[in-house]
Parts: sequence; structure tokens; C-alpha cells
Amino acid sequence: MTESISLVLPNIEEEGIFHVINESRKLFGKSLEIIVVDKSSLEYEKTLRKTGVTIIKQKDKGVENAVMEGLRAAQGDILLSIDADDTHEIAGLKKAKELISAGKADMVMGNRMSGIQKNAMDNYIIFGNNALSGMFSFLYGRRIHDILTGLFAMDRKAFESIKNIEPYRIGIGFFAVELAKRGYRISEVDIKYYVRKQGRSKLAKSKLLWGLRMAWLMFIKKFSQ
Ligand SMILES: Nc1nc2c(ncn2[C@@H]2O[C@H](COP(=O)(O)OP(=O)(O)OP(=O)(O)O)[C@@H](O)[C@H]2O)c(=O)[nH]1
Ligand SMILES: [Mg+2]
Repeated sequence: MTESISLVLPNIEEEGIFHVINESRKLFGKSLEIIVVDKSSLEYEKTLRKTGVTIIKQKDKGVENAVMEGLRAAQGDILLSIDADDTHEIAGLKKAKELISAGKADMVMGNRMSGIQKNAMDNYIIFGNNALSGMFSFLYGRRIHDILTGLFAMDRKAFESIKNIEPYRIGIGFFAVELAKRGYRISEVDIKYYVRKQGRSKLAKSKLLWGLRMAWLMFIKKFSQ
């Protein structure tokens, strides 16, 4: 039996998305469902429409809210997501998907930390990511090296158990926290991380504040309900 696959791309005016869409279709074939949860201008959207992907216009904000909205709309047995800025190794989606298909994990995250290409990640982000990943691993009992990654694969059954939760603003880590709390298995695949070629970061004005809030939320979510 072949599983159907859906790919969700959170996007704000990324030029890199066109390469991500093409390469993903090469990896998974034309039957791949691609859902872009988009917060771009109408002008940009016109070009995006030409690719034939499904576009959901995001009304609220935040990358985790965008990914959640896309996953809720997705039809696939296996759910995938990757940042649209073409910085994460796209072939990592296939490796992550294979682990889900083989029943070896319920969520697989792309670990960029040993594949960081020149100038792709600032030292203070590496430091913060190591601290936050260490904290996640300690609190939730699963060794994760890259809690700030933008690439993952997830089993539909695991997703169904968290799909009604309102995401809190900690990026993809939200999904890892909620699945870990429910006893799901989370593993990693190593991927390369490339320098952002176009546009600028959309995530947060202050990455320091983002990191502190994430630490706090991971901590309180561990002890809530
Ligand atoms: N729909 C939507 N997409 C978002 C939002 N915030 C970020 N994104 C997208 O989510 C992905 C990750 O955001 P980035 O701006 O690349 O964050 P980052 O990787 O920490 O920053 P860089 O290192 O500069 O790339 C990108 O594809 C963004 O376009 C949002 O509020 N809504
Ligand atoms: Mg990025």
C-alpha cells in the first residue's frame, strides 16, 4: 500500500518557495499534495498560483499557526512541512517520511546542527538552539538537537491527537511538545542547512525574546494538564 503525502509550506513572500515546490515534486511525484499557508501580497500570490499548489490565506500570524492551519486542511496519511525559504535540505523530507512509513517514529524532525553550511546560522542562534534543544530533551525525555528546525514529518494518527489544540508561539517545537506530552515517539534525521539567499527573516523582531518565551512555554507546558 502506498500512503498519500501532504506537504505544508508556511510562507511570506519567499522567492525560495519555487525551488522547494519543484524539488518536492521531484522527490514525491505529481500526486504530492502541496498546501501553502500564505501571508504574502496579492502581486506575489499571482505568481504562486501558477505553480498549481493549494493556497490558504492566513489571517492570524505565526509560523506554528500557519503550519497547523495547513495540516488541518491536509488529506495525506503522512504529513510533511518545510520552511519555504529554501534553507533546509529538501531531500530530508524523504528521509523523514521513510522513518514514519517504516513505523519507527510518530514525528521526525530535521536536525540541521551537524550540516550547517558556511554563514547559514549565526553563533548566537546555535547557542540558543543548543540551550533550547537541551531543555526540551531534559523536560520531555527525548534527545532532540534542533528544536528550532523548520522540517518535519508526522504520522496522521499522531496529528489527529493534537489537531484541536491552539498553537502557542514557539514554532515547530509546539508540535514536538504536544506529541511528547502524549507519549509519541520523536526522532531526527540529519539535514544540511543553507544560507538564506533572498529576503529577510520573518519569524520575530527579537530572537532573544523569542528564545526566552520559548523556554518559558516549554517549561509551563510540561506541568500543565
Ligand atoms: N504563513 C506564515 N509564514 C511565516 C510566518 N512567519 C514565518 N513564516 C515562514 O516560515 C518560514 C520560517 O521563517 P523564517 O523567516 O525563515 O525564520 P528563520 O528561519 O528563523 O529566519 P532566517 O534564518 O532569516 O531564515 C519561512 O518560510 C517564512 O516565510 C507567518 O507568520 N505566517
Ligand atoms: Mg529561515
